[in-house]
Amino acid sequence: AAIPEPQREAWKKHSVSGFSDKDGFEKELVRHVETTLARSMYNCDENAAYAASSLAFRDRLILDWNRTQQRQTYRDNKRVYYLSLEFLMGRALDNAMLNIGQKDLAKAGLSELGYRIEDIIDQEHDAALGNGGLGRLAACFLDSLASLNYPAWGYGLRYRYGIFKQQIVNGYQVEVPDYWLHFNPWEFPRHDISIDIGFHGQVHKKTDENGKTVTSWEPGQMVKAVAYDVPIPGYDTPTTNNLRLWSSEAASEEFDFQRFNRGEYESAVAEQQTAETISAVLYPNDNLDRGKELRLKQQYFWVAASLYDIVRRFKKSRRPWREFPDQVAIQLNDTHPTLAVVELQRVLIDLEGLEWDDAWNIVVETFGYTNHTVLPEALEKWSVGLFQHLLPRHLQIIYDINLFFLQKVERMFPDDRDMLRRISIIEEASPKMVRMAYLAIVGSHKVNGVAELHSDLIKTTIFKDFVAIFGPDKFTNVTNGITPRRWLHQANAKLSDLIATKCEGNGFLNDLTMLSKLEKFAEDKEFRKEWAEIKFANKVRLAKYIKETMGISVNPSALFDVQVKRIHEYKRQQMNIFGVIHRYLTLKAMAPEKRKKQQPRVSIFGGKAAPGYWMAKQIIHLINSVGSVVNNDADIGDLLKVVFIADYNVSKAEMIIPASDLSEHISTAGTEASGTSNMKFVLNGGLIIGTCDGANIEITRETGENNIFLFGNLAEDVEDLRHAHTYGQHSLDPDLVKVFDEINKGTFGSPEDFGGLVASVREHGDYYLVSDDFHSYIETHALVDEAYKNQEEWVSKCVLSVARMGFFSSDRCINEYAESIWNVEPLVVKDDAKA
Ligand code: IMP
Ligand code: B1N
Repeated sequence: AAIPEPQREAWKKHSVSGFSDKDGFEKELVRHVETTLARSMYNCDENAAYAASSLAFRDRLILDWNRTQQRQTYRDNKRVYYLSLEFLMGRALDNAMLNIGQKDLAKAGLSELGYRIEDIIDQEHDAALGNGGLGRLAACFLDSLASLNYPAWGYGLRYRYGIFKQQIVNGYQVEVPDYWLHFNPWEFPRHDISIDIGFHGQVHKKTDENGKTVTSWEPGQMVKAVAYDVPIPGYDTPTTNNLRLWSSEAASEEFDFQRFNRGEYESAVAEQQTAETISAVLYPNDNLDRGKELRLKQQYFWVAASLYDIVRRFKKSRRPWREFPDQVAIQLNDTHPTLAVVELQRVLIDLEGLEWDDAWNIVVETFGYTNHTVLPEALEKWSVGLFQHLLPRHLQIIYDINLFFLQKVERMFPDDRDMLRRISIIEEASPKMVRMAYLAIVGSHKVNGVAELHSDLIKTTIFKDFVAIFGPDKFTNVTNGITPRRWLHQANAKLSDLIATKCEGNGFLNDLTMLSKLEKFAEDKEFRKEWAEIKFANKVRLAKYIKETMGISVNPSALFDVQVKRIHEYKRQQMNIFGVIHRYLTLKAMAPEKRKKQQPRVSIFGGKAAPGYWMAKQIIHLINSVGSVVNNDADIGDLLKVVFIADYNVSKAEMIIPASDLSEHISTAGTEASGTSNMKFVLNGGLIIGTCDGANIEITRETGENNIFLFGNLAEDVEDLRHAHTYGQHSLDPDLVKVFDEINKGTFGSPEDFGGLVASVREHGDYYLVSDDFHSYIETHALVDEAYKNQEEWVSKCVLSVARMGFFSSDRCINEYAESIWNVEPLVVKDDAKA
């Protein structure tokens, strides 16, 4: 329903334009307080000032958003669609102000009205629709896509409850629901964009007048998907892209109405409730698949709604179907959206009448699949029975996809009888399972891992057969990256400003390789001093937070040793806390004279455990129990403090990461696909202690071996070591034995509370090689202490590292995807194209 040409002049005369100065911003803020929020100058608290500021910036974003969408519609270039079940966005206000370059203006405006901008920013509730690295990567990608002017959309679910809030009660994790939608100015409900999504039901086959078999699916349940749009502003560009999140509602109100009239009021309302549960809650598991029916429902609901929208947009330009892959690239963020492969095939053959082969070629050309993990417990499988029950037509299509695939493989490898069993999309177990990763590989033209080691590992282990079948070119690597806008400019404004003085301004935020200009200042005493002062100020800020929230005093001059990430045995927080106990015992055993000379440290932990992950919860409990002993030991004082920061999330990360001297990325080699916080810590002037795993290896390649503390066994040795454990050739590290003895003495509370952790190393084969790596871990920490003594040299290592971090921008990463997987180009904007 476009406004007719003769009337457009009247429209344009009244078209809204945003504010461009402090007064304009204040005017909008006051207007929102007085009208939208129905408040006044007499009851405008910080929360209301936050709300009004956000609404003012939201109005500005939506203007850019509209222009961007019109431009992209008009040019109709190939678009990218990023399908992810998780988007861990964090806060939006600060990011919006910085990306459109109006933070200074807002700061001045707020100050004139009596507010401090930091306090206003602090009012915002994180948008926490993700678990960890996978979800945050999706958020960084959206920032880069917009900043590089790619025509791109994110598609996800609008969970009513994001990742739970973590409280620590008596040292234990307690989960509290995160209802985050009380007030969310950053989303636009689009009640006009809604799609009915089917589940269950029957499949019918008919022969049409041409003698062709037509299959149709008559669902037994319908649920409505409603779009909510979140604007994604690029940094210093006119592009504001869209993140479209789907919310579930009961399908047809009329249908319900008839039921009300029949006296089935309660059951009709109950059905509505059932529909709403689909998008109710984010599954709180990181790197774990639990095979729950509701999760499969979420996946299909989201994928079907997104594809419907993508297909509708494609059809607007009335191109032939074969041009679909020239107009559309869809990236599968892990296997969670793999049903999109099946759904597109269904739409093409059942609804659009294409032949199987023509349709399948379009499907494969359209999709790319990113693998994020090799952990067996995280590889998605769904039982055939569940599929049959929930998506009967899709199961048929999967069987057909598999049949054609198996036939092809049989022709290629007629002598390898075991091959078909190994690579079949259907695992012939009981119950039979659909292997989603295999379906994603078969349905995509490119498969990528997220760091070099990881991409090599998938080719030689879990997907080895598929490399033999499809050839090596289908498999590629795109090393992850992070957005320097949020993770330097926003999180560490002072450091960003200092860097700008040596890098000819803020250009490095668009081209992170410009950081190399810092290299020559690594030996500049004055520069190092300013650098060290900023790090110290960041540590003071964190120390203040720790004092205020936990009552623990930490000395900002101590070495801050940080491990913040999801709690997982493969990430080995247990090894870290065992190391802390070892340090504590060593200090206790020292003569006071010698003790005084040791490097003071603060060991900082943070991260959530999946609610059902018993071992991870034991780790949290041990950390807190060690803390309450060590922090209250008069012999120890400032030499060692142990802190667990509750409810680690994106906005806490923005405070913690800039305050780190040393951060720990110590996964068992070969288990962490990439890691991205490692990049954030180095970019903020901290050093790393880490294993040869994931992106640590490339960070070492870029920043130099002298600037990182590597330790531990290599990925190539892990299999042999595990094998040795199984055959009892496992003598525990003697230092670790002392740690276990101390735990068992009850020093940190009842030993049974930590029995699982100890037994996993002692009795259950030490799958994560904690004992094998413990000695080199402890020795390497001693090297860190030594190195930290020489502050001049330490800072110089930090400066050099930052100077060499250009590679890890998500801009580089997105450009690689665009070129080698999506074949899309940025939409260069000179002046605003009119639709
Ligand atoms: P969609 O691609 O149909 O989902 O439209 C996305 C957005 O693009 C709309 O909300 C409009 O802002 C813009 N848009 C859609 N159609 C047109 C058009 O014909 N001309 C200019 N802009 C359009
Ligand atoms: O993806 C990140 C990587 O940097 C991390 O190394 C990797 O562990 C993480 C199932 C996952 N892999 N798999 C998941 C999350 C939720 C879920 O339900 C799996 N997360 C990762 C970005 O590449």
